[in-house]
Amino acid sequence: MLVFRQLFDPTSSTYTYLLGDRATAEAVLIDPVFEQVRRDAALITELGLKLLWTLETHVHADHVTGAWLLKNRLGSRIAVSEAAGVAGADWFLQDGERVKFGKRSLEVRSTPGHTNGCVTYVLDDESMAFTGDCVLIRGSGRTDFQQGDARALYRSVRSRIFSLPETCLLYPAHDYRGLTVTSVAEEKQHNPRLGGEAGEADYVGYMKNLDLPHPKKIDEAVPANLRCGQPGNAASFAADPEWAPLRFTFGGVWEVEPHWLEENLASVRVIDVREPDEFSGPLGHIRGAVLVPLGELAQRAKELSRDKPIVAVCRAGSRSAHATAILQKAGFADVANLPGGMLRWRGEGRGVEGGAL
Ligand SMILES: N[C@@H](CCC(=O)N[C@@H](CS)C(=O)NCC(=O)O)C(=O)O
Ligand SMILES: [Fe+2]
Repeated sequence: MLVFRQLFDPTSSTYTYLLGDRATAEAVLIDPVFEQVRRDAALITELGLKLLWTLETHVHADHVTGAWLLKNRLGSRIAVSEAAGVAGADWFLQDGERVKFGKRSLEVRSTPGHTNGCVTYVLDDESMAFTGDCVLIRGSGRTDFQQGDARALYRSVRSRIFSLPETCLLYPAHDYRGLTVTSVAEEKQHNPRLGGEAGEADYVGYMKNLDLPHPKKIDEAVPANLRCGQPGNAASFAADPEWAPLRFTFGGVWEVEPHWLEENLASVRVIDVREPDEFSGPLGHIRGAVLVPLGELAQRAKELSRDKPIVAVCRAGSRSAHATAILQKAGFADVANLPGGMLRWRGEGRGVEGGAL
């Protein structure tokens, strides 16, 4: 079974695609975004996948790739087309090569035009293709910088993408209107630049007159992407919190393990966000926990001292997850949730004050 996820970076309107083979748990990630690496790594872990490769469709001009950071975090390797001219990749892909993940694979098709190193990745059964900034939904990538060449892009689309089965779904690297997917048949018929009877000269004329402003981050993004996203200085990304061995979830919450909390109670403040009758009820509460019901937390956040990191606790771990968001909004930097809450805490036989045996 194929695992497939389309992920979005709202700042650059970039799509990142996760493809995995359920049977072997091997996965690849196409076009990761630097600022979304924590999210993507959390999803890969939660789905029980092993990331073998990050794949680039091209050297992006509008955002920095997450390839280097993912290699550091998850041990994935970096694949990018040879023609992209980057340094530091583990595999310099050639046209026609296949990137395998479990029993599945992607074929590399060189589709220059937006840049001369652009590639499209085609799934083994030709049911899906990842077109980067070659074909966009009812559009195409621009051809006015980074070796852009409208004639080359037209030929790439006509010979290498529109030649795929009509039912093949096309997934672009960007969409600026929130559209998510298209197909070969649709674009052949309805793409206003490249479809229907539009010839090469028509396309060239169209692209000459696009008149788009340069991407805002181009001066930072291109040099960084030519190094596979390795930051120029170490301070350019938010480091993970170090006060505890925390886990970041795809839901966006930092979590602390119960066993760590039990051994380190003195170094944190435990805020219990249940109702008073639950706090004094049969599940008991963690020694030293301060009761602040969730409904009062936003208002009472200023009462809480900031001298230690905060761990939020509730019955099952869901209200307290929301509590971490409320506390972060109130300016607390070091906050984590206790997953599973008091139910798991008691289930693991950990110590409480009060409560029934
Ligand atoms: N406003 C965006 C511009 C993004 C942009 O130029 N995107 C390129 C892809 S890297 C493109 O081909 N855009 C096509 C279009 O906007 O129609 C930014 O500043 O990042
Ligand atoms: Fe691009």
